[in-house]
Amino acid sequence: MDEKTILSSTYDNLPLTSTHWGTYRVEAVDGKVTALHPFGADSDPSPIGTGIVDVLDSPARIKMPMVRKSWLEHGPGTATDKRGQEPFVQVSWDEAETLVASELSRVKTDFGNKAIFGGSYGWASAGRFHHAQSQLHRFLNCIGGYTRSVNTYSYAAAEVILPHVLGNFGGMMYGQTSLESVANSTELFVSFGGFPARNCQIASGGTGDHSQVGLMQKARQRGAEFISVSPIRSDMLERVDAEWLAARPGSDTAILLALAHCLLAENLHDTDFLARYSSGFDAFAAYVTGQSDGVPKSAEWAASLSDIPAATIRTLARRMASSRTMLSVSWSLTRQDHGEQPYWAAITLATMLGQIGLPGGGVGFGYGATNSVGMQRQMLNFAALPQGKNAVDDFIPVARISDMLLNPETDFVYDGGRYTYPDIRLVYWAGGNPFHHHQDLQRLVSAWQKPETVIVHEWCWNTLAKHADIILPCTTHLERPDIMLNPRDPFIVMMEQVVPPVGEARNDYDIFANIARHMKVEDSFTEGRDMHAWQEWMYETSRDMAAEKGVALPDLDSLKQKGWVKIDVPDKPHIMIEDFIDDPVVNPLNTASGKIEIVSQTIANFDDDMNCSPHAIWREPSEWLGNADDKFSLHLISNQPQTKLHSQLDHGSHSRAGKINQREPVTMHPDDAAARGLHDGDLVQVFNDRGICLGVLVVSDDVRPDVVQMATGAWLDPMMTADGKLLCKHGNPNVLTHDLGTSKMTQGPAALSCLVEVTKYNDAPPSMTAFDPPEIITR
Ligand SMILES: Nc1nc2c(c(=O)[nH]1)N[C@H]1C(S)=C(S)[C@@H](COP(=O)(O)OP(=O)(O)OC[C@H]3O[C@@H](n4cnc5c(=O)[nH]c(N)nc54)[C@H](O)[C@@H]3O)O[C@H]1N2
Ligand SMILES: Nc1nc2c(c(=O)[nH]1)N[C@H]1C(S)=C(S)[C@@H](COP(=O)(O)OP(=O)(O)OC[C@H]3O[C@@H](n4cnc5c(=O)[nH]c(N)nc54)[C@H](O)[C@@H]3O)O[C@H]1N2
Ligand SMILES: [Mo]
Repeated sequence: MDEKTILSSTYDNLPLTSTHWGTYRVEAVDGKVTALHPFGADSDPSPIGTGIVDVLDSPARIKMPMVRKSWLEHGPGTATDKRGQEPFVQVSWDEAETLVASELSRVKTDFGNKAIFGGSYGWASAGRFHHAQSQLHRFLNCIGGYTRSVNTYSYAAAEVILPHVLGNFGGMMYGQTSLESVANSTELFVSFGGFPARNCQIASGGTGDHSQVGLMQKARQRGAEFISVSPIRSDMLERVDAEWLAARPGSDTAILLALAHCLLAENLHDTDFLARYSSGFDAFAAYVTGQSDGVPKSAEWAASLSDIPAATIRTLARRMASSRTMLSVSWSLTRQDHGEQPYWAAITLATMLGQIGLPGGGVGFGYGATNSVGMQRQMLNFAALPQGKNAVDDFIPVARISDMLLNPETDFVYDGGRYTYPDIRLVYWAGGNPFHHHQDLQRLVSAWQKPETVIVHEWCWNTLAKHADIILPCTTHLERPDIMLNPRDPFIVMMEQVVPPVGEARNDYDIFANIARHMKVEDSFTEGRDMHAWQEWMYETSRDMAAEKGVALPDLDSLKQKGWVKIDVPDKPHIMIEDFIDDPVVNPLNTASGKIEIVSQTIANFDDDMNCSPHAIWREPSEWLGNADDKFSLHLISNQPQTKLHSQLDHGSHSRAGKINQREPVTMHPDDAAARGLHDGDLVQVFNDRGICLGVLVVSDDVRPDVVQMATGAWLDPMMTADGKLLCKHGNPNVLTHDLGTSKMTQGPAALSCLVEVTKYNDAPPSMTAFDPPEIITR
C-alpha cells in the first residue's frame, strides 16, 4: 500500500457508486453530479471515473428514443447503407416500444428466432443487476431465443486451448496463484507481455481496492527479479526495475520453445514432474530438438525470429531453472495470429520447470491485465440474473461477426467442429460497442448493412448508437441503484442512485419489461419483481451461497446502512491447481488424460483441413516484422488505453486530457521517426491496405524500433477517402487491423498481428466530429 492509503476521509458520508474502474463517493448538487471522490478503502484509486462528470448530461447524451429517418418512414431494411449518416427522428417511448415489439415479432415469424443476433459482446456497467447483456439475453430467451456468441475479445484463443490442456478455462483464469504468493515467494518473475499498471485500474464487475501494483512492489522489495519480454518498455510497471527484452511482436512462441530447448539440452527439465503430471512430453521433445521436423528450436533459431540474442535466451533458461520462477503470459498474446500457441507453449515450459503448484512458481495468465487477476480472496460464487433457456442452438465465435453477416448459410470450423453461419435479419445490442472492439472496421461497416434492423440501447452518441435504426436511451450507474457483487473481489458495495435519469433515459430492465409486455411475455421476464425485488433476491441468494461456504455476509439492511463490506481474505495465499499437484489420481484435471496435456490426442484427432497441431508449435504470423517482403514495415500495437476502459468515457474530461490536439497519440521510436523525417507533434496518418487512421506523433524510445503504438478506445470518426478507404479522423486503430481468426481452431480476434506505415498528413486536418450528436428531428 502506498502513501495514498486513506482509511477514512471527508467524503465518507457521500453516496457510493462502483464501476469497472473502482468505487467512488459521489458529490451532487441540485440533482447534478459535480465530482467523484476516491473511496476511503481504495489504496490506489483510479482517476478514470471522474471522466463521467461533464458528460452525464451533455449534448452527447441520448435523452429520448430515436429512429433512423428512412427506417421510420419506409420500414425495416430501408437504405441500410445510410446507417451512421442519416438523421434520427425523436419518438415517444410508447411508439419506440411498439416498433421494437412488432419488428421482433415480424422477424421471429418470418425467419425464426435464429435470425436475431443477440451476441451483444462488451463490457457495459459494473452493477450486478443492471448488467445489460444479462438483461438482453433473459429478454430474448423469453421470446424464443437468439443466435449467441461464444468467448471474448480478451482471450478467445485461451478459452479454446485451456480446456484441452488444463481441463477448464475459468477456473484457471480466476483461480490463479495469487499475487500474495508472488509477493511472498517468487524469485524470478518472467513476463511475456508485461504487467502494465494502467490495466490494473480495471476490474470487470467492479473493485473496492486497487491492490495489485502494491503487491508487485512488495515482491521487488523482497528481492524478486523481473524480466519483461515485450515490444514496449512501460508494459512492465516501472517500480520493479525489470530487465527489458524488446522482442519482435508475435515471436513469443519461438522464445518459449527455445527456452524449452535449452532446458532439454542442459538436462534442466524436471522429468519426475513431467511423468507424474503431464502426458505427451516425448513427442513435444522430438519437435523441440528437431528430431521430428529437422529444425532444432534452439536459442539461435529463436534469436533470428525474435531479435533476442541467443546467449540471453540461454541464460534466461538457466535462471528460470535455478530460481522459484513465475512465468506470466499476458492476455494480449492471445489476440494475435495463432494466439493459442504461446499459451500452450508457456504451460508446457512451466511443466518442464516443475514448479506448478509451488508458492510463487508455475504459470500465470494475464497478471496485471485487470485488478482481479491473482486477487487473493475467498473463492465464492454469487447469484446473477437468471438467463432462462435459449431455444436456439446457433452461435458464432464472438469475433466472427462480420463473417457471419457477410456470409449467411456458409460453413465455418471452430474447436474441431463444423457449423453454419445463420442468416441474421435483426441485430439487438445492449452493452458493448462493436465499432470500438471489432477489427477491420471498414469490413464491419459493410457487414452492418446486411441486417434489416439494428436495435441498440446506449446512453451516449458513440459510433454504435449512430449506426442503429432504433436507439433506446438507457441510464448510467449514477442514475439507478445496484449492488457491486463481484465474486472476484472481496468488497461488496451498495451502489446508490445519486441523480434522476437524464432526459427520458430508462433502465435496461424497464425497457425490456415494457417491450415484454407488448409481446405478452412480461410475467416470464419480470417474474413479478421490480428492480428492488430482484436486487434483494440476488443479494439474499448470494448470502445463502456464501453461508454454504462458511462465509457470513451481513443482512441487506446492515449492508445498506454501512454501504459496503469487505469479506475476510484467507491467510494462506491461493495456489493454482494445488489439489491436483497434491494428488493427481484423486484430483485429476478435467482433460482427456486427467493430466496436463503437452500433447492433446483430442486435437490430434481433428480433421486434417483444420490445420491443428497436437502440441504447441511455432507458426509464423500472417503479418509480422519477420516477413521482410511485406510492403508495410512497422508493427502496430493497439493496446489498452490508460485514460479509459475501451471506448467508455472517451468523450469525458479525463480521456480528452490524454489526447493531443483532440487526436490520439501514436508512439514511435526515434530511429523510425528520423528515417521518415517525422517529428514529435506531427499530425500523421497510420495506414495499410485496409484503412487510414490519423493521430499525433509522440517520439519515444519506450517502444522498440519498428513498432508503433496506438491505444484502442477513440470513438471512430469516419471519413471516406477519394479512393474508397475508411479513414478515422480521431484515432481508432481498428480501421487498420485485420479480421482473420486467430486460427481455424480458436477463431478469436487477432488485432495485434498488424503491419502499417506512417507518414505525415499533409492535407488540411479534417474537423473532429466523433463527439457530436447526429442530426435530430423533433416532431
Ligand atoms: N485493436 C484492438 N481491438 C480490441 C482490443 C485490442 O487490444 N486491440 N481489445 C479487445 C478487448 S480485450 C475487448 S474486451 C473489447 C472491448 O470492447 P467493448 O466491451 O465493446 O468496449 P466498451 O467501450 O467497454 O463498450 C461498452 C459499451 O457499453 C455501454 N454501456 C455502459 N453501461 C451500459 C448500460 O448500463 N447499458 C447499456 N445498454 N449500455 C451500457 C457503453 O456506453 C459502451 O458503449 O475490445 C477489443 N478490441
Ligand atoms: N486502463 C485500461 N485497463 C484495461 C482495459 C482498458 O480498456 N483500459 N481493458 C481491460 C481488458 S477488457 C482486457 S482484456 C485487459 C487486456 O490486458 P492485456 O492484453 O495485457 O493488455 P494490452 O494493453 O492490450 O497488452 C499488454 C501489452 O502486450 C504487449 N504485446 C502486444 N503484442 C505482443 C507480443 O506479440 N508479444 C509480447 N511479448 N507482448 C506483446 C503490448 O506492448 C501491450 O502493451 O486489459 C484490461 N485493462
Ligand atoms: Mo478484454
